[in-house]
Order: sequence, then C-alpha cells, then structure tokens
Amino acid sequence: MNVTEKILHAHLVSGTPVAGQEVAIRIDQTLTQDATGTMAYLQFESMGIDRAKTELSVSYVDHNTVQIGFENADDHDYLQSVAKKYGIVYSKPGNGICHQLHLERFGKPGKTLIGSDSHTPTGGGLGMLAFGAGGIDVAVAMGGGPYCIAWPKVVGIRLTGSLPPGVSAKDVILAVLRRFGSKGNVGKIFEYYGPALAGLDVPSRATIANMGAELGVTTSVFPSDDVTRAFLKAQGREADWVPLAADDETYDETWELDLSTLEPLAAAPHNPGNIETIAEHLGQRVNQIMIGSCTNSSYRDIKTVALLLKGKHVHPDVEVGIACGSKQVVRMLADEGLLSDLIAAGCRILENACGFCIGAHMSPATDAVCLRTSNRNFEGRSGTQSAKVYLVSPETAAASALAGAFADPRALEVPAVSMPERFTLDDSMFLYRDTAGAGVPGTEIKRGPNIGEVPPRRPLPECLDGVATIKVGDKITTDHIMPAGARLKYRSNIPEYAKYVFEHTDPGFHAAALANRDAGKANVIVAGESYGQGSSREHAALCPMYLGVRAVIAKSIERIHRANLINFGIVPFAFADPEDYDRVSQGDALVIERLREAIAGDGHATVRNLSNNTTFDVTTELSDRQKRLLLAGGLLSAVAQGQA
Ligand code: MIC
Ligand code: SF4
Repeated sequence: MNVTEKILHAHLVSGTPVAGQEVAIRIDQTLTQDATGTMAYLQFESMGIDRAKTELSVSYVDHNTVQIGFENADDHDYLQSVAKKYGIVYSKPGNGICHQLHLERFGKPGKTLIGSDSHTPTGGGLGMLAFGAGGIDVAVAMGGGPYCIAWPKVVGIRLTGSLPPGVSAKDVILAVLRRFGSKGNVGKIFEYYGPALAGLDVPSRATIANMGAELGVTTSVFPSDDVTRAFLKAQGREADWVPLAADDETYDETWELDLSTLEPLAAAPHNPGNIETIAEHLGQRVNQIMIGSCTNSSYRDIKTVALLLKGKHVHPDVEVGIACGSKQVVRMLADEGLLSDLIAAGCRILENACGFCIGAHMSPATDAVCLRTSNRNFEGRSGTQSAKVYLVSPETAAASALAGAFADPRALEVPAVSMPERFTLDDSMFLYRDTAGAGVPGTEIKRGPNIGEVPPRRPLPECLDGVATIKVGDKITTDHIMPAGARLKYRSNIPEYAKYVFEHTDPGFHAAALANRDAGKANVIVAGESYGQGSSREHAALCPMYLGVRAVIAKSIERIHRANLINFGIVPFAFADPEDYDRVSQGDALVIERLREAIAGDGHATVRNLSNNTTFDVTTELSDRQKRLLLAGGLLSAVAQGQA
C-alpha cells in the first residue's frame, strides 16, 4: 500500500475502498479557527454532546484578531468558554496561525485530522492525512462521528534532484500547480515520494501540502521518515514519531519533478493556478510585499528572509510587512537578534496571525502590484479590488523587497537555513490542556451580542419553484460568494453576514434573494466550472441557505463546497450537458417538479425554464447518506431526526 492507503485503511469505518465511492473514516484530531469556529461550536452545542470525543481537538484564534469593535473579542470569549467546557485545547490570539501551530505542537504521523479551514492539509507535511472540512463536519467528528470522503485516486509525485540555492518549496508547489492547474483535481490525493525528500525539511513539505488546497485535491501527504523524526525531536515530541512509507510505488497516476531544474516562479493575478516565471517580470515595479501566512511563516522561512535583509534596507518605494507563523518563530527570531535585523531593514512587523492573507488589514493601494508569500490571490482578497497580487517564495519576496521590483533571489547569496537541534518550547498560550477530552462541565458559555444562533432549516420541498437569482461564470471562489476581510467579523451572526453574499459580484443579490424567499420562491444559483473553489467557509452555503437558496446548478462544483451545500440542504446539481448553461439567464423562472423524488432516486431531474419555454437536464451523484441529509434539509435536521 502507499501512505494514503495505509492511513485510510487503518481508519476505515464503513464503505468500499473503490475510487469515487463514499467512505466514512475515523478522525483522531480536529482543529477549528475562530472565523469558522464559532458556527462550528454553535452547531456542536446544538447536538447536545457533553464533551469532545476525539484524541485531541484544538480551537485556534488567528483570523479575527484586529478587534475593531466588540465583535472579534465576543467571539474569542465564546470560543474560550466552549473550549473549557467541552475539553478542547484553546489557543489564544497571539499564539499564532492554526496550521503552523498544529504542525509544531500537535500533528502526528499516521493520524487523521479534519479542520474547519481549507489549509488543514498542511499536516500532510508530517505524514498525517489531514482534510479541510465544513465546521459542521468538524462538530460531528468532535462528537465521535466519522468523516465522509470519496475514496481517492492517489497521484504519486516523485521528487528527484535537489533545489538550487534561492529556489524553495513554494516554487515546487507552484510548479505542481503549473502542471495540474487549480481545477479538475477533485477526488485525488497527491502523495509525494522519491529521493529528493531527504533534502526537504518538514516546514518545506508543509508548504507544499498547504498549497495542495489550491489544486483542489482532497489532501496531500508525505511519508514520515528521519527528517520527520528530527523535526519532532527538535519540538520535544520524538515520542509522537512513527515511520510511514509506501511499500511500493503503486499509484493511480505518477508525475516526476526534478527539483534541480526549477527556477523562481509566481502565481500571477488572480488565481493560484496562473503560473509565470520571475524572469518574465524582472525589473517590474512592486508596491507592497507581504511575508507570512500559513504557507510560508515558519522559522526556516522568516529566518531566510531576515538573513537576506540583514545589514541592508528595503527599497524606499516598497512597503514590506512580516507576519511570523507562531509565537515560537517570533521568540526564536528575537532571541537570535534577527527580529532586530528585520526592523532595521525597514520591515513592518505584524502580529503572528492570518492578518494580511485574508484582507483583515494591510490592504494595498489602488492598482498596487503586490508580492505575497501566501496561497491565494483571488481578485479583491487583499481588500483592494484593483490590486494585482503575485504569490512568490520568501526568497523572491526578500530579493524584491531590496530591489523594489521583481528580482531573482539567485542573484543573491541565499543562506541555507537548517533546522535547529531544539526549537524554543513555550506552550503557555495553549489553555485547558490539562482538561482536554474531559472538559469542565459546569462552565458558563459567554455569549456576547455578536454570538448569533444557528438559523433554522426546512426539509426539501416536493417541487422546486424557483428563480435563477444569479448567474456567474467559471472559478467562482467562496471569497466571491461570501467575502471575508472587512466583513469577517460577522461570521457569528448569520442574518448580518448574509447581507454581503455576492457583495462584489452582484450587490443586488441579497435584496432579490430575500424578496424571492418571502414570496415563497426558491433561489437558484447558476454557475460555470469549479464553483466554490478556495476557502472551506461553510458560510458560503449557510448564508445562501438563510436567504432561501435551495439549489446550485453548475458545470462543476469543488469538493469542500459541495459537501457544505449538502450539509445545509442545498442541492448541488450539475448540468447534464454543460452547453445548457447558455440557455439560462439571470432572473429566469425555473421549475423542477418532483424534486424530492429525484433526490431520493438517481439524482436526475429535468428543469423547466418557464421564461424561455425550454427544458434541460441536471444530475447530482449522491451517497445514501447525502440523500438523507438533503431530504431532511441538512445535516443538523438529519441529526435531530436520527437520519444522519
Ligand atoms: C482562507 O484562507 O480563505 C480562510 C479564511 O482561512 C478560509 C477559512 C475561512 O473562510 O474562515 C479557509 O481557507 O478555509
Ligand atoms: Fe489564515 Fe491565510 Fe492560512 Fe487562511 S490561508 S488559514 S487566512 S494564513
């Protein structure tokens, strides 16, 4: 077996291991972050379970830490009290970014992890099978329930050669994205192997696994070897190490990449799959450079930047911000004097949190050209609609910071940063480790005014009497559906947050959807390829559900978002013939007679477009479990009815 199969078989609860078939797997660990966590825990509370039943569950606060107004702080108080009550470890704001922290302090080879964040696969760098999921799936796993995925096709990525100086893990994953693109990889797990792994430290592996999310794969995984062991040992966790390797190199598909041939790359605006070389841009002026995010904020990454900038100064016309991934990284850089070098070089030192990556602050100027070491450059995600964001390695970011323009780090002497013998260990910002798993039952849950309720859901109607309330194109991300940035603080308040659904795509959507809902009509979203790319935020299904959306009809829908739609009782239909997309216009009246019958049956239905008097067919492939969820009106209703 390969590594993926070994971990899956060891955790298989039910289902047949045949590619594409839904299986249920046991989950050892869960993580949440605050922006998806409040809703996850509200749903967990509503399930009436007394404590987290996993081996370990951690609630991180890293997204909403800017605290303008009371909303973020209300969320933190709520999350802290829930963690205490239910036996969940709580990571305080300021401790760091969930994926970096989980890698440092909790991840274990061979274990399964789900997290209410699409970059949870970062744990694959340690040999875990780690999945991004909706908050409600995490709630179910905390209650001891399994997690359902389609049994994957495993793609083996054989890495050979070694990285030239100045070229790093970010360039590796950008090369993988160049080969495989950011759509069309649904249902696959990418497993890395080959001789080059001996030269790739755990943070580098984690960078590659992290940005597997941008490929749209189910997850990515590395073996657990001596490199893994050394990392865990340096984290004081050698006891957590187990060896894990593929018995043979049998994969559904393979691809070989010789690292020696790589050059510095960038993902150009506005998609992580849009790969260009730095050479194509050399000398082009840059206005802003942001270094950090869960992709590239490790000790290795920030130290490399600090050594490149040491004794020099960033270009006067460029703004440079640095956000370390964790308290451990900040402390080590401080103790080694490197923080001082970064400050002296003219960098703005930012909080060790998601911050700029999600547009929570540091939005660039109008039309700015930005280089960022993060993983997503969707239009407007930086907070500035007209900004052009390029995703690059820390080395390219540092070289360009000095030049004030795109620069090739290979022209500089790039230091090789090796892993320390011992990382600085300081777990003081993790609370409730002593009560993890048991909890403190009498704890009062703090619910400030920002903490809303889980909206009610209704069973699927017999017949869909609807309107194509919006028609969108290809690669619509969950950032388009449910913007973050300035709106992120409403995550715990669905009626408020729902006002911003499709805010930048169609500002009239909210009013139109509410009017339809109140007139007894179902809202239908019509979309092109890869609908729902990107973030795992279940709000991109939950808020549309609140506004009365009952179906999405798309050319294709991405994995996590499709699961979220089903969890909230929205039918994810695909056009049987993609050309029928052209036969629907925004505002058309659409009817599906016998909708329930179609869902209970083979998922085929005929849509009558009353506005142009045509019909077209739609389909949806559903497991029996998914049928039950949709018919009940979503996962929570199904749980309440004993149907989950
Ligand atoms: C993201 O990077 O888009 C986020 C913000 O971390 C999301 C989660 C969210 O929307 O809260 C993700 O990746 O799932
Ligand atoms: Fe945070 Fe950005 Fe990572 Fe999402 S991608 S978890 S916003 S750092």
